[in-house]
Amino acid sequence: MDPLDIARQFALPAPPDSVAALEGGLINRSWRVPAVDGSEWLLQRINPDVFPDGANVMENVARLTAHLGRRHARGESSERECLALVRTTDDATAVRADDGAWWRMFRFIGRAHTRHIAQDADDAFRAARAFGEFLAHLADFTEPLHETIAGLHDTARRVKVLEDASAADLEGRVRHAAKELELAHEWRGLAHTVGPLLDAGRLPRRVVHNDAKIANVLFDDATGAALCVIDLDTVMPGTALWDVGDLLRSLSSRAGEESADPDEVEVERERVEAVRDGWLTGAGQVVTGEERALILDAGKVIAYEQGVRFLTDYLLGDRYYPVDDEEHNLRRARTQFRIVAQL
Ligand code: GN1
Ligand code: MG
Repeated sequence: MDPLDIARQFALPAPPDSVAALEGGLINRSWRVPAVDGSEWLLQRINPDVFPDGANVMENVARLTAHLGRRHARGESSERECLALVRTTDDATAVRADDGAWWRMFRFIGRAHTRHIAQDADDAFRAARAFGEFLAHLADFTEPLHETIAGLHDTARRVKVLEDASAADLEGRVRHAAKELELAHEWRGLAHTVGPLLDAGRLPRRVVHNDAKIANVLFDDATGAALCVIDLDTVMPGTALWDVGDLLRSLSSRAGEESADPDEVEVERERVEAVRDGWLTGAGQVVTGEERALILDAGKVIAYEQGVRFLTDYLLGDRYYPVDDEEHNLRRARTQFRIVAQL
């Protein structure tokens, strides 16, 4: 599909002029769309292989952006701090292309950028606080949400999928991942640390982001302030610990998720504290004592789970995460496991 043709199906104030592909995000694809009147828009294609029901994703995103947008209407945030959908000329929230993929359009938030690495502890604090605030802003969200990816943080299921991939060894890669498979096995108890507490009702079920990594925060170019949290496709009920765990795994080291040399990855205590403090500052009163007590454990669980997912994809021949080379997913898995070991 031609992105410009798709862009023309949205009710923009002026016709789109061109499209420019944007980097970022492992799953969906994005384009910046300048219109002939100088305004700018953001077009996105939802990956149908990952999100089997794009209509459900869009229902969720429409409800969430409407809720968050009301904060702006009440004067509690600026326009640059809220994602806003543009409706189609048929007044729908998205366009379904002939290949079945769904496309949507957001107002473009200019003079802003995403980061893959926290430059320092302050940066980590700001990203974590943004996710804490996100949790607080959704504390009064009561509308239903679809489960857009079943069992996204079902760590035990992720481990089972890894074991199956390892047993099948379809790509002959198991022999290159012996060390990582051993660690995945040794640490499998982590799969039963957080999720079961939620299922047992010992942790509150909240509306959480579910992909709370630094790359999903928009920062202001001029001030470095975190403007808002983006990528709402996996916002679903769950435990807030998944978010703070994700923040720890993506922010606690200088190297970040895409380290070229996993053996060099070092978790820094100052960053770990910054994530904890930033998240708790943003979330305010909503976090319970039991949640607080499990923050560090959650970091281990989510880093482990993400490592298991990268390792699985490595064994399956890189079907899910895009890679630059054959070892990319293995390096990613090593990085995550190094974080588990050090947290
Ligand atoms: C994917 O698309 P992106 O980069 O925001 C993934 C997350 C992973 C993350 C790892 C739908 O997120 O679950 O934690 O990569 N999204 C999906 O960086 O699987
Ligand atoms: Mg993203």
